Amino acid sequence: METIATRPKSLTDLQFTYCPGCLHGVAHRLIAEVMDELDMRDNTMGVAPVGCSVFAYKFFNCDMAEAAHGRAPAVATGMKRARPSMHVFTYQGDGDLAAIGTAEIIHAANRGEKITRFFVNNAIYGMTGGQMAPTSLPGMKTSTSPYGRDTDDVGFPIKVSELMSALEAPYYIERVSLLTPQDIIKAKKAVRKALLFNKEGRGFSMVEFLSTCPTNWGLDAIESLEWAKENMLPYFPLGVYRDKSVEEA
Ligand SMILES: Cc1ncc(C[n+]2csc(CCOP(=O)(O)OP(=O)(O)O)c2C)c(N)n1
Ligand code: SF4
Repeated sequence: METIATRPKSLTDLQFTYCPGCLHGVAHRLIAEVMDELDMRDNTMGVAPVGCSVFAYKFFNCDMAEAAHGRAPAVATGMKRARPSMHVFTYQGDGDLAAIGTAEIIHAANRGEKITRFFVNNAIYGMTGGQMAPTSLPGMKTSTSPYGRDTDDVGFPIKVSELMSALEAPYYIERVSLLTPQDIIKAKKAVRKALLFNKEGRGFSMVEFLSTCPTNWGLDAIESLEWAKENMLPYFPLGVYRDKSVEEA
């Protein structure tokens, strides 16, 4: 029988620990497939976050480090500056990147660190029990906003890709979704561009994945996809927010 899919070499054999229907595993797989395709595994270092994807350092089969909550961009900066020939990526959730780690990500982007950021936006703190994140939607019920996010009280959800693209230095920024098979195919193209630009030493790149947290949203896997399509896509438009390779062409 013809083999049409195998586990990427850039993933270890460990079984993911994510909840059923969680899309962290899909994001991991896309990154690993592209690392294989670009033959980057032997000279890539990743930084795992604090959050549900904390064990990314066990799942990716390349050199990995674990950073304190929100500090992945700072750790990655040090790694890249100490070993400029290595390709460095970070993987962070929205609590990690857009709350406690806001300063680190903005300054790393502003310095144009030649690193790739993978940002998984599921609009909630997953690991700690579904608290409101900076990306939780207006009116969204979470364990710390049981009556819904009140924007008069806590402000509006932060649009990270738009915020980063206001800076001069970033080379490539795109927001993609993992909500349909077609979107996953498009997301892989974005991952490929981000890692290729990294391999070519071009500059700061970031892919924001719109994702789900069925467990803390209180939905099943299918319902969570529908909820994200109805509620996240209008607020977080998909698209390329910066691509200097187009400007250079
Ligand atoms: C300094 C510090 N503060 C708070 C925490 C608790 N904490 C662990 S994970 C997390 C939020 C993770 O949410 P997110 O980054 O959105 O990732 P997800 O779990 O949704 O993938 C928090 C607040 C911690 N581990 N360290
Ligand atoms: S709590 Fe949410 S983000 Fe975390 S593994 Fe489960 S579904 Fe995924």
